[in-house]
Amino acid sequence: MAFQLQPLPYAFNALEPHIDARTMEIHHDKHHAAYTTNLNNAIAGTEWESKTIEEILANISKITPAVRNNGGGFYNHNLFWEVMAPNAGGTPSGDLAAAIDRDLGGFDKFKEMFSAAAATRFGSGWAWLIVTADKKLAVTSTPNQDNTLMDIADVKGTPILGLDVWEHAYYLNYQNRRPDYIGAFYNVINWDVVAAKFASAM
Ligand code: MN3
Repeated sequence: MAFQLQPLPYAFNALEPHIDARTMEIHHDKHHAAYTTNLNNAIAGTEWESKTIEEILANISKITPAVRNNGGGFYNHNLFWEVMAPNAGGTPSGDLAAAIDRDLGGFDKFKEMFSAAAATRFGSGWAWLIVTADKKLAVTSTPNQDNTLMDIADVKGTPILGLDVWEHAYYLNYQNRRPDYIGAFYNVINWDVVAAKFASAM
């Protein structure tokens, strides 16, 4: 069963003015679509064809660079669309908020760490909020389409929030102003979805 590109769960313009419609359309319909097609092509006829994406990522050191790049791209963008929503933003509540206080020193400190992870990732990559193996929250970043489920990751864990800092994610609207894009992202984070991912990772 080949991996499928799921439709975007909201309209291309739903995240405006924070993320523009044209960027969302190209990002989903061209970039994410290409990662999906290229992942399917790269695993066709191999033992990995019958595995879940999580199983593939956990064994990525044994597989080809094409699967690392496109499998990461497939997974990362699925998460990215899911953790955003129109009329979202604000702050987390409940157990997730308590864990942010306990493990990261509070929401303001989280924002500072996450923004720094996103801003200082040189070139292309992702910033992450993850749940580590010892059930703690951590903020980290990865290059290219790597993620923290990969066995080659420096810091491993289950991603519950991710921010794409490739130029294709923001350049049409923000050009070289990556920090402005990072700041705008907080207006579209769907904390209910992030909290559900946190609960299942715990
Ligand atoms: Mn992208």
